Amino acid sequence: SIKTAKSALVSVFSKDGLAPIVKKLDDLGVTIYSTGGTEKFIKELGIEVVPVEDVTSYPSILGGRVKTLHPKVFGGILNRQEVESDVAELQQYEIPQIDIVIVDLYPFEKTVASGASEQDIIEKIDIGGISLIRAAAKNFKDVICVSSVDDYAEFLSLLNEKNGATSIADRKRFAAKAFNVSSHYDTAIFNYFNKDEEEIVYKASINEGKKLRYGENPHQEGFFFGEFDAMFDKLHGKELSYNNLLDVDAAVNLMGEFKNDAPTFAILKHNNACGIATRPTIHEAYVDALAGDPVSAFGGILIANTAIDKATAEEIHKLFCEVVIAPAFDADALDILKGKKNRIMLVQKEVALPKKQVRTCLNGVLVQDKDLKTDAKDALEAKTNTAPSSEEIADLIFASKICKHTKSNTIVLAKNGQLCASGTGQTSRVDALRQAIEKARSFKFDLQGAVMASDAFFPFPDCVEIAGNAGIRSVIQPGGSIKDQLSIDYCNENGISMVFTGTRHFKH
Ligand code: 93A
Repeated sequence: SIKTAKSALVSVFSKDGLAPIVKKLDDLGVTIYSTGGTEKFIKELGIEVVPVEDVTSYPSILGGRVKTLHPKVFGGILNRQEVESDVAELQQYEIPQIDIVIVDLYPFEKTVASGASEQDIIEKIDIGGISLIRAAAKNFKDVICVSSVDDYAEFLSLLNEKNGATSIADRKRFAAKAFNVSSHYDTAIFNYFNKDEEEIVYKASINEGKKLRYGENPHQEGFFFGEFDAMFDKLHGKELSYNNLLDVDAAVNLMGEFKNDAPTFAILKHNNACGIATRPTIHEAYVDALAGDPVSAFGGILIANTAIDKATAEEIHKLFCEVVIAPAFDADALDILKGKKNRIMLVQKEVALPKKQVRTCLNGVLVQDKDLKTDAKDALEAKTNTAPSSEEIADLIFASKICKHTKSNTIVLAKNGQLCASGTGQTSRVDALRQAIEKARSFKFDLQGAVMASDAFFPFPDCVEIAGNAGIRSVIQPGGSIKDQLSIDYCNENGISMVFTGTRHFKH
């Protein structure tokens, strides 16, 4: 299995370090085939070289995208010299045997790192070169593959030592290196394609930050890194503050759940919904969202899933609020809302948000997928003897969507497409429930027939007991506690229906 090479195909992006190799090959009487730029480089060294076009009888086409991709090239590399029919076919189709393949791939990673445009990056996905490498490495029994500038020195000393001869062990060693190169190369390409989403998030490190008036509090400095204008048309109002931006983020994420629903209006405070309702008109939705907690609504962030009309604007105008977000504002609505100088009005554009979430943690950052799972009707698992009615199912889904966007531990109570109250960010779920019940009662909600959503399972039956006593008739929760059965038993004994989603929605 010692082979003495008679021919080589050389196609390299970087010509660095190539000269001594081709000189040695020439000294050894090896025929050199080569592509455009490489061929020119070799010729300029005064070394005889055969253009690959002479082998293929085909020009390099598509701006160089197809130059070596041809059966005459790949036949020359992939043929098995011990297989008679392979040898016969080489003769029949006048395919030259190729014993050495030297490739340096298009610099994909370097191009990505340089911050080049997508088009430039895509052009640097090497097709022919990577195929040459794979083919030569696959056929290591007959061919030696030099797949990186890093291996030139080793290859050159091999040529010097053995005068162009290589052992099977040599060729296999170079084949292993070649597959390392090709897998690394494809991984880099995969990472680039997979990164689009995160890139938006990490724009922080690329874009210049916008200095905010201050951070969460006046003694804290604050910046926003991002492209606010890509997401919103700001029609009116003062500069958005650090806290405004956080609230707008929470509002947009929450309303994303109701995008395709009937007119829905939400009011948020400190990133949590304090009022939300789905109604036949956006006016009614606003009125019933406000009724959820008119006290918290003061200074709140408002968001609608449909255009805001005059009737709604007249109502909103009575309230002091920081920001109003909607897909559109009717002209007369806008006139009314502009009546308050500072009130920020944002038209939300249809743009996709990043699917990853980043926050600082200790001396680093935490990155996670956003919670993009919405509990859907057909994914609910009935757990009790009584099943929820179709109205209750609608309320359960409504409540669970709110729950997902409320700080844990949370309990959401809802009825007839309206948030009655929620317990937010409590250290126990029982506290969250008690807070929700108390709040609902203080705003005169009748909880008889209301539904309850929980962000996580109930470790004990205490929550369903408290809820049942308050009049809750249906419950939605992930399930998964070892004591689930105790909660189910209580519901069965008290005519309460309960469904499991199987999906926890913690929000820390
Ligand atoms: O665009 S390609 O994927 N199409 C090909 O057929 C092809 N064959 C070799 N790029 C191709 N190559 C690459 O061209 C090699 O990997 C090397 O990086 C480069 C050498 O081109 P030149 O010899 O014209 O400088």
